[in-house]
Amino acid sequence: MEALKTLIQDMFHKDCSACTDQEVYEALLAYTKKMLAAKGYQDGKKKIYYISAEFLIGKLLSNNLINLGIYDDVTEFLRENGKSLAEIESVEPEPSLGNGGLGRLAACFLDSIATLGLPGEGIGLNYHLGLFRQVFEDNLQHEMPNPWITPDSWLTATDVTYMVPFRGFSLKSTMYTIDVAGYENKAIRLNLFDIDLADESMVHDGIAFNKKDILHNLTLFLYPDDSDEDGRKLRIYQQYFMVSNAAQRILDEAAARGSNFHDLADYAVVQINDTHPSMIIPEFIRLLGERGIAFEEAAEIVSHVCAYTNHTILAEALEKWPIQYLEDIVPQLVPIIRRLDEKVKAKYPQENLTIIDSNQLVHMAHMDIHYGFSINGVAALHTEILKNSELHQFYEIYPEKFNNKTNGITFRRWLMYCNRPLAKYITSLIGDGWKKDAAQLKQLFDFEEDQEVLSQLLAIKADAKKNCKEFIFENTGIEIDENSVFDIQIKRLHEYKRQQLNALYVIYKYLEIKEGRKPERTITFIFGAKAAPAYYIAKDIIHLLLTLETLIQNDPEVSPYMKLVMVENYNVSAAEKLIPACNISEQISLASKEASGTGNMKFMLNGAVTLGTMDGANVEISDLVGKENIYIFGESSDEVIRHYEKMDYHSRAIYESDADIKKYVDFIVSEPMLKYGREEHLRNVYNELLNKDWFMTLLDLKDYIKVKDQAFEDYEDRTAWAKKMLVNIAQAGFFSSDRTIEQYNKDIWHLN
Ligand code: F55
Repeated sequence: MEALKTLIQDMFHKDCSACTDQEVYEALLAYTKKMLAAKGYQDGKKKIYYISAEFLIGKLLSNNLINLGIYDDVTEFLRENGKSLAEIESVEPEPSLGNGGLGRLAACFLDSIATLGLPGEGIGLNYHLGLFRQVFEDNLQHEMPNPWITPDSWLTATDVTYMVPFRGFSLKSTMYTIDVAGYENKAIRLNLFDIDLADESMVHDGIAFNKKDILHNLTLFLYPDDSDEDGRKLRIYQQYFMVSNAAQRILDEAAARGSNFHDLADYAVVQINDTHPSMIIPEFIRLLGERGIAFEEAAEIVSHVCAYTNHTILAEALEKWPIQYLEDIVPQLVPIIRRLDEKVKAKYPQENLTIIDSNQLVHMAHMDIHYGFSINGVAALHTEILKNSELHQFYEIYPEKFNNKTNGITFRRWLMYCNRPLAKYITSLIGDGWKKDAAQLKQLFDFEEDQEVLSQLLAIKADAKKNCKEFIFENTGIEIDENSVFDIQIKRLHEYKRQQLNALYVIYKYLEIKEGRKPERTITFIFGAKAAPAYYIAKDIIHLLLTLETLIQNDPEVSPYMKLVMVENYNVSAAEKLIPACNISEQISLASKEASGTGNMKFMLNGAVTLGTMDGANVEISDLVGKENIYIFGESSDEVIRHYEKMDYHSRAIYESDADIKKYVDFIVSEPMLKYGREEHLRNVYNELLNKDWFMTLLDLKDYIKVKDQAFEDYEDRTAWAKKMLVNIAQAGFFSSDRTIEQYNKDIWHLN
């Protein structure tokens, strides 16, 4: 650590012990960035470009220290100087450049691409304000700006710039790089493009800003999730800015490595992360045209370069842009898209295969499927649903393009960093081969009957819960019982994820306690979720949860037996504190709706037991751990899909025929709730459940209550529970993103 010591002296002319946390952070940042740059990057003829509108990388300092192999040395050095890494980390702003799972997946993938030593890079946008900071006031969500770029940050400006043409003007870009360290390997780059004129002072009144002033706002915000026309148009500007920069860079790099563009596919493969970067297909064709390659051949070249990942079957989330918007913003792409569409229509005249439909909407996913060489879903069930229903018409004509890549998570961040005691203990049992070969976690099965190991697992969990209790107190002001069972649902607020189902269980339990049936052990229900600013019913569900939190807190008859806490501003850093402490992992989406889920994998790896539906990757978790070690409830995806087809689900019929269900739903707008909550918002949730319930909450409620009660009962047999924990950890190896990336490479990318 001599070099670090010297650096601190040079920067601040004093010893580490005399520095503020801010100063130590700045020194560590400079030190780490230098070490990363010195490592160099993985080279190779062919390179993977992972293009994504989101990279939810989270804080980077500790993760980089781990991947550079200097975490322990730095921690020790700081300790000797009276500092703690945890406190220094609290100075680091969190880059929240993503909404949720899709963005976090991209970040995990960069870690694994670097760790596996594959030549690759991420390409995205340098949003100045990440996803909004969530503030609760009067039990309602408010959105605040969330700037993360400080004078000293992980970003390094490069001299790479391009011109990006829009109707009426062009924008000059600058590329910024964040180095992503591989674990004990070289780094790869995350390249984020920005406009030079971005003006953060445009933001006023929370996160409102002038959506028309593209010259100054293009990279200010992550996906303004707005239904108004200006908001939707701004997204097209963002997307085109991202892909035009990406395509120009990819062509420049390929040429520098010797490509004549006819052979581009030998130099570059592009993974399109959902449809947000899909305009790269016509943009490549345009740029190849400028470089002398005619349309037909350009379309053929691109079809060997681009691969598309689908992350959702929710129809409303599949991007369709009015062709007029594209005319207004990127007119140069329109004739290209029309020609691509004509080629499709000449061969396949059916309406459900077209790129431009009869309403003049451009279906981005359809363009990807026709003009990409691979389409993958993100979990086995999800890919089957794509093949058999959502995209069946495409599967019939291109069966060879469809493949599955079940998601994964990086074990460096989601175990080695966030749960060091557990990681160390695992290493003491099976050595540290699992860090690079996660399948080795299976060796833990040797200890399934070992009482000492089982009680150590329980002890590590108990410690994590103590730490988490502190975090929750700081975040919410609520003191929870560390001996209670921690039941956690953390993810974006969406009706299909069904936080409202969990809320109805809380109401059921509340009423049970009121009637004298007390649980054997106190239960702590923990939630964390942001709702999109314009998603009103999601915000109403947050209000329901916060109102329940207040109600329970103020009810001395109930609060000794259960608590509900809703963590404010749930983000990657919060997840790192909550996941190690979890006992029961809530993965309760309506079957068929959650493409994969990745939180489910993080919880399992940290010794939580899943309570979930047969949806997304839960199905694969269930197959791996077996029925004894997971709690499954609810209708199957086949049944759910049938209900949608037949339109025979009516929540009101369930409400009217089941007195218990009626009681729980009615409670939402009951007098005790109205004492702390706002009638308007609570009634919205109540009406939604009764009249629509599009995601079939009431259908699964009874089974959910039964199975969840069983889980709480089983928790009391501590040894049996510890075995379930062990089996979950031992089988989590499959969900390493290293495995996922190896499969992408073997089946799609074909690097080295
Ligand atoms: C962001 C912006 C838009 Cl416009 C649409 C969707 C999103 C987004 O954040 N999607 C998302 O996170 N999807 C999730 O992807 C995960 C990774 O594949 C899956 O695990 C998860 O099931 C899926 O919902």
